[in-house]
Amino acid sequence: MSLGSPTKYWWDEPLDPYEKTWVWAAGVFCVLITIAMPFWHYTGDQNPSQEYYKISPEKFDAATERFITAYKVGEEQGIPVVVPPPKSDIFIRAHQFGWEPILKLKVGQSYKLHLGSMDMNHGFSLQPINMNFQVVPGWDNILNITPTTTGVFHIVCNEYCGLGHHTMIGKLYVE
Ligand SMILES: [Cu+2]
Repeated sequence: MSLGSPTKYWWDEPLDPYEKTWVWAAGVFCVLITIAMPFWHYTGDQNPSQEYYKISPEKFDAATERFITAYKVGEEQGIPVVVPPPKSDIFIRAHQFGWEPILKLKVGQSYKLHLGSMDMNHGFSLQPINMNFQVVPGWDNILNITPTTTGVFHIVCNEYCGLGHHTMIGKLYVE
């Protein structure tokens, strides 16, 4: 049995003017939002430029441990609470399924935040202000931060990383 060959093909038909208008509108919008990304990177105040260096998870882990030992003031549910001096290098380690340590930072002071992963890609999402950064294993992901609001913030993981992903919640205080 043969299906025969059609005599008319859709790609030979002219575009409907209405469809043409929408193809143009979508095209123009794509160009605008593509320009908006670099524009907002330089003009918005919510997207700090990121620095990153190669580092093994073991070395990042050791640096985080040294940092915790130096400035630890206590524990919350087994997680160390650390009060680092202003203008210092501060560390947060991500792993399946947690963030350590819990930091207590001072409002208006600047810090150099190092984010590292022990195993796989995690997403550092600071709530409720909704700042989001990738935490890529094998890299020291650095952010220069100056907290502007006091309060208790939670760090949720927004890159799916396994069965306990939804339990991967950290904490950060700004006083
Ligand atoms: Cu995760």
